[in-house]
Amino acid sequence: MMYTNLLLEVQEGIAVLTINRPKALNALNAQTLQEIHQFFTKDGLAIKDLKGVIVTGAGEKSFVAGADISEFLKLEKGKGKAFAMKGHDIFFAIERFPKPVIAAVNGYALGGGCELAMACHIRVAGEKARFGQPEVNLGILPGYGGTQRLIQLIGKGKAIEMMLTADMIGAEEALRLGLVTHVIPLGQEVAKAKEILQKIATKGPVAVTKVIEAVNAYFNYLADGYNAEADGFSDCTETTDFKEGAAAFLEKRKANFKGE
Ligand code: DAK
Repeated sequence: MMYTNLLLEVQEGIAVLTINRPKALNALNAQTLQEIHQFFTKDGLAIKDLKGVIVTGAGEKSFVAGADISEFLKLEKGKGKAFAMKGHDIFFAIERFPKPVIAAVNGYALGGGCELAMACHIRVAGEKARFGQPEVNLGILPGYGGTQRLIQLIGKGKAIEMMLTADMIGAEEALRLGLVTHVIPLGQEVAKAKEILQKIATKGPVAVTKVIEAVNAYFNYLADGYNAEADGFSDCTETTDFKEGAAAFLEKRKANFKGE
């Protein structure tokens, strides 16, 4: 796990992944994207007893200020579609990660930064966080799934306005719209995300993964979300955790889940 642009800290089963390019407001260059992909497809999956992942940005000013604009001009003609599909794969890996992933948004979450936060399962924001999809300012559109996920999270009306006007919104409005679920004092974002992950860690691990899968299936028009939910339920009923959970409730005690 050698990274140039990410910091990884694992404590008590919680991985904190910090995008670490503060001089460029943590903009996502190719190297950073490759490292994020490596974490969510390989390194993160290998962490023993992982409860979940928190994604945040280095410094106080920015979560991620977007894709790295300085690399845009390097994109060769005719390679746009392949580039876009590769980007989708990276963000799908986050969305499909089997453990909960929380974005702790500490500042600007613009363009690819807002898309990164949206690919996470849950978003908490510091009170100075700012969200926006300003790609049209550059003559492009959000390319890491933002056109889809923003609609999923806040509805078509406001999503299309944000994407067409490039207007930014603050943390309180993001909360009102459902883009984030908590607004917390600056500097407390990671602590809040940890608190949420600790709570989720007391639940049945198989069930937690199956919820993520079923929720993702709802938005995959090639799959049948209800079917995925039924399959997930069936898989959970095969676990000993399922029996333990029911028994603990009836015995008025805390469940002792083993992830089996
Ligand atoms: N890329 C590269 N460098 C960036 C950057 C970015 N997105 N954002 C900021 N920086 C750099 C600045 O250039 C500056 O560098 P130096 O001049 O110091 O070398 C440094 O970070 C500090 O920024 P500022 O001096 O501008 O700081 P301010 O406080 O004045 O302004 C700001 C903060 C966040 C309002 C401003 O930096 C800004 O507007 N940044 C750009 C925001 C933006 O437009 N983001 C969207 C980028 S487009 C796709 C996938 C994804 C995408 C598209 C396609 N495919 C897979 C097909 C997504 C595109 C985007 O995200």
